[in-house]
Amino acid sequence: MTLTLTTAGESHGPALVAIVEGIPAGLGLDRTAIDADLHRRQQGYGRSPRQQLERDEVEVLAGLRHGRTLGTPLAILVRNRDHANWAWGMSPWPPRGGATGKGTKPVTLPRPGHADLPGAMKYGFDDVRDALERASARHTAVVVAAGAVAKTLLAEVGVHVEGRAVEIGGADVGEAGRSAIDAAREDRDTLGGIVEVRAHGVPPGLGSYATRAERLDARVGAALLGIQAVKGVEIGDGFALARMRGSEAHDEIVRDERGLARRTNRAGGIEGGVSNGEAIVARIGMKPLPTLMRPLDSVDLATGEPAQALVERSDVAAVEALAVVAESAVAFELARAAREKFGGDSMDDFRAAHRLYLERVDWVPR
Ligand code: EPS
Repeated sequence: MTLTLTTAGESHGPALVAIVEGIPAGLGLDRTAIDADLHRRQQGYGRSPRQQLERDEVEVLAGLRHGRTLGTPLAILVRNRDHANWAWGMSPWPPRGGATGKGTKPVTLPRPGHADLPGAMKYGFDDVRDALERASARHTAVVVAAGAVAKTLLAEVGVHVEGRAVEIGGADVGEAGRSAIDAAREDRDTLGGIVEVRAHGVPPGLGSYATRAERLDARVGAALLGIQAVKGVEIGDGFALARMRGSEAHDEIVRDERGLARRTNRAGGIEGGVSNGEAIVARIGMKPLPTLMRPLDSVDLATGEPAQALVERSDVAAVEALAVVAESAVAFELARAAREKFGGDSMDDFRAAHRLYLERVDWVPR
């Protein structure tokens, strides 16, 4: 049994949707917990005025009855409130009446750093909006809703995932990060940053060294690189390991009263593509957001002439939002690996397989 996530939705379309398949029957979901994560994703210093328009809330259309999963596909929806301003421009069907609201004129000024130009070239679009709407990080709202479901599943087997912003624009989060954002906003510029995700309670044995598709580090890496604006990933000490000797780099094995453990965790909880019982640690680098209020050079695709890129309402930074999205993406991937390992149709089956496995391995979560 595995877990899959399929999403659809454009940034200013009517809604974002997700279908999660593979959740066992009998998992209790808490709407307020899912909404709390959606709210966390909307927070953070430097976010755009769009966040005052959106009040993200989860709606469940299928797969849940009286707050418990049915073991059938779970259909989740998060509406885009801003769609009211784009009803003509983003109408799924040919719009009726005269053009009103936003998105009525074709976008022909691609932004360096966004999917605008490669997307328009790939699909043969004359209006870059046909590419940018889906490429937008607005999509991450529904990833967070699905991640909240995955976190609920993981909590049943004692796994907890947490993402946090570490750096914004090269400054530490907190006062320095906020000043960096203020300075960038003043210069009509944008910032990126670094986020760390940690997962505790992950038992040894998730993922496998057997194939690339099963390697847990490759899977966590792909889940993180699949988030908009993420350009780099490291697991554990990552690139720093490349500058160490083997004697300094590896995590020595010890046995204490709680079972087998490690003196250090430079591997970030994964060896040979398999979780080793230590905390899973991943760090990601986010590029500065590509929509600049002081636009970069571009070319007008309608005329072929040099021009300035599209200027749209933008966040100055979204690193704190990324921390929530990255937490969700890692949680989903770990939940998928846990479903593969422990299987079961009902939550009782899933929990029982986990309990039995822990009796076999010489490991206690710490
Ligand atoms: C985004 C552009 C901005 C961001 C958006 C991601 O949207 P808009 O063009 O409507 O101002 O605000 O992020 C969100 C709406 C969100 O909820 O995170 C982009 O191009 O990626």
